[in-house]
Amino acid sequence: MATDRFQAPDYYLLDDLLTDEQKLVRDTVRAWVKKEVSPIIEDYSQRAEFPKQLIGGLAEIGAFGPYIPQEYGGAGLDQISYGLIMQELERCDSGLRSTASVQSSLVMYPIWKYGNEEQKKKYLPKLATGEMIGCFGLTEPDHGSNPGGMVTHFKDAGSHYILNGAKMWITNAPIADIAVVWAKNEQGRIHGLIVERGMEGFTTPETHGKWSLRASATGELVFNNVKVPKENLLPNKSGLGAPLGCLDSARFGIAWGAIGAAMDCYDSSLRYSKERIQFEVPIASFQLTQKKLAEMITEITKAQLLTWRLGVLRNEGRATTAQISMAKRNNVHMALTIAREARQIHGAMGITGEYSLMRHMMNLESVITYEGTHDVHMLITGMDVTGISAFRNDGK
Ligand code: TGC
Ligand code: FAD
Repeated sequence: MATDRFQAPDYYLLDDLLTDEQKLVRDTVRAWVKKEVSPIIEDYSQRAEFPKQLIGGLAEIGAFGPYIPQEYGGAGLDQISYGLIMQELERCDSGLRSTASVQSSLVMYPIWKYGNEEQKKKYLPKLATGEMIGCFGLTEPDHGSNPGGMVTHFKDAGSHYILNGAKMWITNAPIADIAVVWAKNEQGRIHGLIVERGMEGFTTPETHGKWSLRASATGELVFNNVKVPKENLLPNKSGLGAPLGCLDSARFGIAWGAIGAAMDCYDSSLRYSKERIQFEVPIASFQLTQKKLAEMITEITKAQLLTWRLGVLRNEGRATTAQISMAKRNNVHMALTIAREARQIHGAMGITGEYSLMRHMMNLESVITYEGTHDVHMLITGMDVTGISAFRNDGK
């Protein structure tokens, strides 16, 4: 990747809405990304390798558990700060944001919200420093959008549980020390279990051949009669609502993250179109280029406003699942559309790794699918406004 010349667009002076602490958090992450990540990310993505050496830095900038209380090793920040961290990470690469999202919202969050005091003290501080990496196992080969149908299950074997089944498409699986796994008990009730690497019968084969999120490690979780100690069950919430509650937090972070990717594509397009000369003039002087740029900054500004307001609601504990869905769906689609337009503005150069556009575009193809597909979020909004679920054809 060429030198990182990123300058963040702020068309509606939204910085005025941020506190000094929020701006400091954002600027710290932005500076770290420019110095430590931008110079290497393209290479790691091309090689389809997760840059493990960044884990310490991610922990230092507070990307692991930003809103987890300090007594458990988190940064104790508010939700807008969390969002801004995700924005700055995804500005560079969605895979980098994925690593931080999963660690924070899908591993630390359930342990903090549904775990007991011993579990919180045992795992959260190590997850915050990056000494431990976690992953979240909900999706299965035959149950993606419909996680409630999961077949992974555990039995009470007296002193421990016996876990069997498999999870698929799991971010961080190949590098994780622990997995928060969602499985059904003998009564069919969903519970969260903390499964540790090294437990007999637990393996995490890596998924190869991805065209998307190449700098993020993805894999399976396979459980073959794994003995899980009873103290590893998260005791304070069960049912599908438990993993879905974690998704609220992760989807909120993604809504912010997608703005970062869009800002990067816009910023690159604006600069390139002023520098690139065709027909003796900068391509920025053509109306068709200006239309693309004008639409990009309009959509980014709308997404920034939507997401800032969502952050305020979340800080007040008032953001609903459906409001979060709307922002995730809108912002990821917006970012993907902008990445495609930005690629066009860069002509042939847009397909090279010298610019981040193709990498963003391909990454966003995963982001628009994971944490609930684009259409699933549409149906969540539809259900919210009508009161009728359209997820099943049987009307249940
Ligand atoms: P439904 O009947 O609607 O709900 C079941 C129970 O859950 C409750 N509930 C929630 N509770 C807390 N928070 C939420 N957000 C909740 N949403 C629903 C609900 O009240 C009910 O409770 P109860 O007590 O009545 O049982 O469930 P459904 O089976 O009809 O499914 C609804 C649907 C389709 C929206 C849901 O299953 C869904 O969201 N599907 C999408 C699956 C998904 O997003 N998977 C993501 C996997 S993780 C991932 O992708 C990580 S990528 C990370 C990265 O790399 O960044
Ligand atoms: P399906 O559910 O099979 O959907 C296929 C198509 O059918 C989609 O277009 C969908 O919108 C549509 N569809 C499904 N149901 C309906 C309906 N009722 N009405 C209308 N259309 C419908 N999961 C985890 O648990 N943990 C992770 O860490 C994780 N990381 C991931 C990382 C990557 C790179 C990827 C790509 C995925 C990851 N996932 C993870 C899985 C992800 O959450 C699922 O891929 C996603 O929920 C969709 O499930 P699916 O791929 O099985 O698609």
